[in-house]
Amino acid sequence: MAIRMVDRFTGAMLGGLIGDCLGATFEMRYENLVPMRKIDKLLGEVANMDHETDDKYQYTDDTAMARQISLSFIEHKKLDSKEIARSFSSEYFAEPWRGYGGSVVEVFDKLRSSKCEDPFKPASEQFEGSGSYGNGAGMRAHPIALACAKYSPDRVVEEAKLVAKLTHSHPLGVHGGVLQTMAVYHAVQGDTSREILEKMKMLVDDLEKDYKCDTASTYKNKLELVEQFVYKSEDDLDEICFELGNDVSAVDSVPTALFCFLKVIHEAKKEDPLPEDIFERVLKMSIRMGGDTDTIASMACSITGAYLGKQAIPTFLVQACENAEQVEEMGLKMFEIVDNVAKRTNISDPDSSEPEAKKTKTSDD
Ligand code: R7I
Ligand code: MG
Ligand code: MG
Repeated sequence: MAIRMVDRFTGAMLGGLIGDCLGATFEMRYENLVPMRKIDKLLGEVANMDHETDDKYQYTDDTAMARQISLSFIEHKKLDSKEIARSFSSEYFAEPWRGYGGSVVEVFDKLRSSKCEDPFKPASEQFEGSGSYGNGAGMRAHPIALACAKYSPDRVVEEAKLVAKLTHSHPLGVHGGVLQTMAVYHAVQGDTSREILEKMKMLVDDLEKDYKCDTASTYKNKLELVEQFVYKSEDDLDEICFELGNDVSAVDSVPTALFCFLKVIHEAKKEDPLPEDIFERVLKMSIRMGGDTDTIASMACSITGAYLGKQAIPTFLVQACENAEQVEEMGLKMFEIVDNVAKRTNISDPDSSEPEAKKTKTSDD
């Protein structure tokens, strides 16, 4: 059955939210794998929630910032760097307790005091001028993919770089944001999981062509591992987690999230008929990776939501999360804007010579 693009939009938004809210339960509590029984217990509690009386699972900075990108786009009908910087900063000062990264708060402070005059300057001054390599640009990237769903891939990469550089100027930080944006973007277009991996590999070759680094910490190395590990047994998850990483640095978490998505799809395709709990499996595997669980789960689940569409996300997971209705609504509004612009301009912008999203693909490769 064809998956509608609008459902991919809402699926990506809800996926990001659910991964964040439920993954946050374990954030930084396990250096290595989270025991499966703990995850099953969490999901059991989620399934048995009393929606009248129980508190919902709260979202963290990941969703707080993703929401601001989305809201800014809905208001201004474009991704405007200054406006987004302003939104990030005021969101932080309104709710500073959402679990933000240790250093990025200095950026918000400087953005506020400078009135965002140069919205990129504070980020460029982080870590004595080398910029943050944290995963903060990746964790909030999915709305960029939605806002740019009708643009050409090259243009989306440029837009993603700009949004990343508002807080992260280290190449690994920026490229993490670009990678996550493009994974969601290609999923929204209806690409198969294999096509997504191939496109990600080509993308990192290009992104890192001028990036020199003495260690194995490059996206190119990580994606080579991802490709190998997709075919490895899940019994080796310990080793996979160690090799790919699960911490707050972008290069140790963005490829890990992509792996979780790809691995679950790869295994699911062996089953006939295709299992119905793919989204839940991705959620579980991405939490299982431990370390920065809210962020890894949020990124993996937003790709999965875009890939499978909203219908594939179980209602009990949606209902458990703070602000789910509003987040879904944002996906709808973003779709309306993007779709209206595309209809009005008839995609006449030569830069956005985008192939129509594939209409016939399902989650099956
Ligand atoms: O990247 P960022 O927004 O943090 C996102 C993470 C996610 O897990 C969220 O869920 C939340 O928990 O935080 O925030 P930054 O402060 O830019 O980066 C996060 C951390 O990465 C910093 O506090 C540093 O510990 C580390 N880090 C660096 N350390 C040394 N040198 C990032 N860049 C550097 C660096 O260049
Ligand atoms: Mg967080
Ligand atoms: Mg996190």
